[in-house]
Amino acid sequence: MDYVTLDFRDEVALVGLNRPQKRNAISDAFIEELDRVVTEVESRAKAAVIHGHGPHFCAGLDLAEHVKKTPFEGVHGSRRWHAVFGRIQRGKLPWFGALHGAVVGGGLELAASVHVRVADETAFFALPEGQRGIFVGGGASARAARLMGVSRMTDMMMTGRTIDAQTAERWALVNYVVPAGAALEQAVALATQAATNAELSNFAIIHALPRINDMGTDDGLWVESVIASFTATSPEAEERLNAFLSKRAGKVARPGS
Ligand code: 1HE
Repeated sequence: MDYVTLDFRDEVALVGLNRPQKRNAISDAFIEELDRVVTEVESRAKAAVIHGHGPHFCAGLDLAEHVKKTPFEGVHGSRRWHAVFGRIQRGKLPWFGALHGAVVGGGLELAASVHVRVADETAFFALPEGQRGIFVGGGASARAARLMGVSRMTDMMMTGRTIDAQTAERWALVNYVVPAGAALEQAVALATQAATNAELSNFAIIHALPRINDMGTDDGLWVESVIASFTATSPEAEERLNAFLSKRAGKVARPGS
């Protein structure tokens, strides 16, 4: 059963959540397939986009499967989600999310694991775990809370608040809002751009930025200086710096140009 589709646009992998009849609800088999796809993406692509087939990005945890689980099976399942989403967030390459329709519960947790999120105007966001009698288990308390803040996440979980794409952008849950149906193309364009960066720079952005954000200022500045020197002395950096100095590389463009 193909719960996850995998296509390529040049060096960009397109990873599609593919259980539309169940609104891309994520079961145990689904998460294991996503894990295998992440491995393949890392060996074949320089950037990736994750998107949903059907009317919604993802309705979160498969509740029909979850309701039959013991507490131990539940905690093990949560740990698998953490492991697989962790491979996306802190893996080898940049991931972009193309979001539409429901981005709910575990769907929002998956979206929070990628590096840049593009939502179209149909996207809506919710954490209905409180209403379902459960708690987030796919990383939202660590990832989504860091994006929007604990107070807003508390409101969403406690009151069942649903927010639209514009509000999600204001809350830093998403980076871009585009017209209905345009999220995938925009995310692919951004991923294509990111794929042209030095791999070492992307790797440092993915791994160093969130860790430094979790540190105190003094420790963070020390780590930054070490990584700055490590990346700047690479042969690729030398080539790219010389390309600019000899006018072979593009200038920084003004917004909108
Ligand atoms: C599901 C699921 C699901 C849909 N697990 N089967 N997530 C939620 O609490 C969200 C629950 N879902 C919804 O609120 C709605 O389905 C949607 C707003 C996402 C979409 O509505 P709609 O009208 O397009 O679809 P639908 O008619 O509600 O659902 C179509 C089918 O998908 C239906 O099954 P059918 O056999 O009756 O056709 C639904 O039962 C099924 N379906 N969502 C299982 N989530 C690691 S911890 C993470 C914790 C969480 O994610 S909690 C939040 C769970």
